[in-house]
Amino acid sequence: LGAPEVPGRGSTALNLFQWTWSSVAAECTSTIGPAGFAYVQVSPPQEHIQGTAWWTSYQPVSYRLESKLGTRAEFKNMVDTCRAAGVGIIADAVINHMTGADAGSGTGTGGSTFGVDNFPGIYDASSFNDCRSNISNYGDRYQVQNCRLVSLQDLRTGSNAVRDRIAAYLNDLLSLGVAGFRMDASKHIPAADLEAIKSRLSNPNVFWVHEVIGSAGEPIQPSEYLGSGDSHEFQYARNLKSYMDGSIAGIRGITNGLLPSDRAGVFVDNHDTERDGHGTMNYQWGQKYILGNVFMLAYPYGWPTVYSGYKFTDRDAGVPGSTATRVPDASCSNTAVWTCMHRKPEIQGMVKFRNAVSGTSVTSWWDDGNNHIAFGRGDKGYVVINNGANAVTRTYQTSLPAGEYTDLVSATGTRYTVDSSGRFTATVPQYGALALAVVASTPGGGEPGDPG
Ligand code: ARE
Ligand code: CA
Repeated sequence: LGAPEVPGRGSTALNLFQWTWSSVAAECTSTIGPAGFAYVQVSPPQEHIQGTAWWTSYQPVSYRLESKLGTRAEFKNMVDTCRAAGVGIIADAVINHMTGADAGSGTGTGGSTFGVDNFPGIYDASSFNDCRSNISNYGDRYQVQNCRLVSLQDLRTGSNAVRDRIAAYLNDLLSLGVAGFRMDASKHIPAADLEAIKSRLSNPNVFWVHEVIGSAGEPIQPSEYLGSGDSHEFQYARNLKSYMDGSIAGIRGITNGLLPSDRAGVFVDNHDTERDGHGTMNYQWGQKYILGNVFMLAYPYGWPTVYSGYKFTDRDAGVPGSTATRVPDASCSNTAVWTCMHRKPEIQGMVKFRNAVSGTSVTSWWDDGNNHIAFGRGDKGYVVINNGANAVTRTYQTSLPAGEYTDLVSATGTRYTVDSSGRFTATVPQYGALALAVVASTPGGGEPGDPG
């Protein structure tokens, strides 16, 4: 599913939004590797405009790896440190555009100068598409792919020179050992251009997941991009929110009409959706948000990414304490700032669950017609989700072998005995969950991003 499975570790990813390279490296060793994640997606690593807003990351100035999140040496150290912990790095590749024309000219985070149509040594006026207005109508394919997304200068990805330059950037990241790419704003690049760029890579089979926001009524949809990678399936996150907000009894319908499971990247939210509008849940939903993650990790659809960012009150504001050229290191002891969702026992337990039940399908589904559901994953696992405001007690029928199991969700490691008919009795708290699995003792080795 999605990114290649790492033997014994599955393929679950963690999106560490706006974490510096040094803080990602430390977290890989202390937490992410031991927790059983296979990949970390990091924010864009290329040089970008200066400024304290988080979105400066999405305005490339050059392809030097000198950003607010760290230097080239720090990036390389992160890739190596994470690999040693069994975790592959997925880089966020911003290749549709350079800086906003509305930002004028200036100096980037690595000291390179830039201006409109002017990126010395990299791009000039001939490198940009002829349309110089902003996209106003997502119903118009030409506009969406050739005009400016929120003023961002749109690269002429149909030209060989631009394709070569972008491929050189991605090849540089591959040479440092990254395991894959999240392709930013793919909807704004013709699918054929992306295929042409990918064919130029030192590893043309490297994992790509496209950001193509599927929206009803638009001419460009995620399915168009599957020739060069998987795609994030935004409708999954929107559907998940609707179920969690109402009743989850019918949540198996979440995948109706979506991309095939083995081509879909799924998440509860990402850095855009957590801020923009009401399409998905976000950390402010508290326990329900965690339960949404529990469902995503328990249910066999798509390639899941757990999202972990920082607490915000303002849509644009970067990490508190940011300067124009540097973001402070993330720290999970600083709970006023960082959500550290990936450190929640429920989420770490469910990553272990997903790794343990890999390859099984849903068995013994049960629901109460409202907000209490339970299902098995063959003879490997069983999960209960209580999305209701009261505790529930029940005797559950599993397909698990008889024995003693530790609940992977509870922080205290409550134990349950499954009897010879596969039954156990439990009480699950309000907005709580329980997960039993036949867990292998230690995650296996294997380096993500290794070919084959
Ligand atoms: C900032 C300022 C702008 C300014 C611009 C240039 O906010 O006012 O004009 O800079 O100076 C992020 C931020 C933007 C930011 C940009 C550049 O979100 O606010 O602009 O960085 O710094 C569409 C795209 C989709 C895109 C979303 C946000 O299709 O690709 O918009 N998502 C990615 C990233 C973003 C990032 C960019 C792309 C740009 O994840 O974080 O922007 O690199 C419907 C459509 C969708 C559309 C959506 C929102 O749902 O179907 O396609 O998504 O509406 O418009
Ligand atoms: Ca474009």
